[in-house]
Amino acid sequence: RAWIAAARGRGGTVETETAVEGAPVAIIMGSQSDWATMRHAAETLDALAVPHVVLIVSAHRTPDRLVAFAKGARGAGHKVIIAGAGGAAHLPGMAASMTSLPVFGVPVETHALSGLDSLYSIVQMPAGVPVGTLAIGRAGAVNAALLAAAVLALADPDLAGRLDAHRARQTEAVAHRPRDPEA
Ligand code: RP5
Repeated sequence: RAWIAAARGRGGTVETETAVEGAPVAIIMGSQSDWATMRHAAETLDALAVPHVVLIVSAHRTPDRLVAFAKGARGAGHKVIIAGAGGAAHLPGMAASMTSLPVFGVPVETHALSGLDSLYSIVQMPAGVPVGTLAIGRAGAVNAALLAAAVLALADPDLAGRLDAHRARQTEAVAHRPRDPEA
């Protein structure tokens, strides 16, 4: 779909556009530097044919953009938000504070503290404003996309079938015995 390509940008860059109306999943991240991690969420959604938009929304560098995005997310047609951030990673929690859509947080790995800072910043939300927190790094990004798809699949039997097929392919790809590493 052309509009997905437009929203995601090309060559590893992300265009900072307004949210595309109607995309059920919005992937937001605090910085261009998060894209190396968050692109795994986008690729996973691509594989499942789940429409999504990708936006840079920084809680501290573009706070007005965050408010506009989060307060407008439901009206824009989004159903699930995936938010990735590193360091003092308040983006997922701040987004969750301004919308009752489900928010999945992905802690991005950092140089200084290996992503533990990101994890702790995202995971320990006080009771009342939930952020579903995933693993640090690529695994978290992939699983956030799979969880987002699972939420959407509750009301989309075709997507549920694609998710089951994805899981089956994963199972079939596991060898019974380990191979020696390539020389
Ligand atoms: C956070 O600060 C971002 O989510 C990113 O993980 C981190 C570093 O950002 P840059 O300095 O690389 O832009 O806001």
